[in-house]
Amino acid sequence: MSKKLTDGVLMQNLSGLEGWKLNDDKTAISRSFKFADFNAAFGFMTRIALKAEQLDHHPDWHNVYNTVDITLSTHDVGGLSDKDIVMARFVSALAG
Ligand code: HBI
Repeated sequence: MSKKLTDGVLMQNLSGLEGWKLNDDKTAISRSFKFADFNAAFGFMTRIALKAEQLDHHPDWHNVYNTVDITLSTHDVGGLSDKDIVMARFVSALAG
């Protein structure tokens, strides 16, 4: 099982993740994405879904038409783990 990241390691990783916001209790990170239309947004979600299955790590997300709001957290550890960082990097790279 993944371990909860220490504050220091978390801050170090977050500095390289543009646009991701840490929530107040430091247990999750979130970012919003906007696309040309629903088709593009859903394609983005589909690619993330396949990756999530591989990693056994699933996003909490919300989609309305061309926007996708994503929150990442590791429920098993009650906070942020290395898996959230891996997923955030994957998502950011996809979005370009
Ligand atoms: N996804 N984001 C996230 N966090 C988890 O703790 C998690 C998950 N997907 C599957 C999963 N845990 C499993 O290990 C079980 O807890 C269902």
